[in-house]
Amino acid sequence: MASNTWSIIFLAATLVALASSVSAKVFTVGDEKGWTLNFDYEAWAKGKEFVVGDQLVFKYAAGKHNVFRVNGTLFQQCSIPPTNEALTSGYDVITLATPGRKWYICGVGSHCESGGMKLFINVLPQSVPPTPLVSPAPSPVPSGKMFVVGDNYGWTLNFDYQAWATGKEFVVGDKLVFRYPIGKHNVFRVNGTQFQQCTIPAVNEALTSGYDVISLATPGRKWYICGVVSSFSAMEYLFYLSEFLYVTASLLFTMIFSNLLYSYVLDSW
Ligand SMILES: [Cu+2]
Repeated sequence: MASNTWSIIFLAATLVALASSVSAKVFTVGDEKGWTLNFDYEAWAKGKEFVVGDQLVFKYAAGKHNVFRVNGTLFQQCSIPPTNEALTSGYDVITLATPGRKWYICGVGSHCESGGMKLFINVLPQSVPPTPLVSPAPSPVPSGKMFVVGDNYGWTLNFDYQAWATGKEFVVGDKLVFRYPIGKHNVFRVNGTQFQQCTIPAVNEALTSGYDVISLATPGRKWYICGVVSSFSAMEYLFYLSEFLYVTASLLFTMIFSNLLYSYVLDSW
């Protein structure tokens, strides 16, 4: 009798675990209004439950707004972070990879201060890998140069990104585009140490839209890696911008594969 009860409890627990593992939600910020001026994002977020694995989608006309991940202080001051890039695609998909408090603001003009374009959420923990669910809506961006990382190959396995980056000059205002099949890869901004170790950062979200546009808003060194390990390889990418605003550019890159066999087969698109 007792063992039967425990079996039932175990079964129930398993079912709950299974159910929650497939329920990653996609939140379009502002719902049908999207990411826009004079919308009450505090009210929008109220009562919603954000769990690790869920996704935020910021929808707006490209060029009109952007999205900066900030900390609590910058959020209060509506100031743009010195070490972060804006998302600018107009359809920015952010996978909530870690639990905790997250702040997002628009960095255009006084949209944050006067237009209320600021979003605060608290992400609840869940030990389930994120599942990309949405498709990108790429849009052209007007100013600066646009670098499609890997050119026609995009963001893929077994590509020499170091060679790709060599000789290119990246200037503040330019944009990087990471192109890849959704779900196959992603893009994490990391620091130099994490880059060398191929570790996913604890306080950063993956870009997962398959067409991730990153505005190079600040000079300095930038490192990007793919955080997907299921394709039996790790991609990593190092990007360096010098402290000088105009004379820039040196890009280092490495790619490490633990399994060469799967690479091109898995990645042909
Ligand atoms: Cu804005």
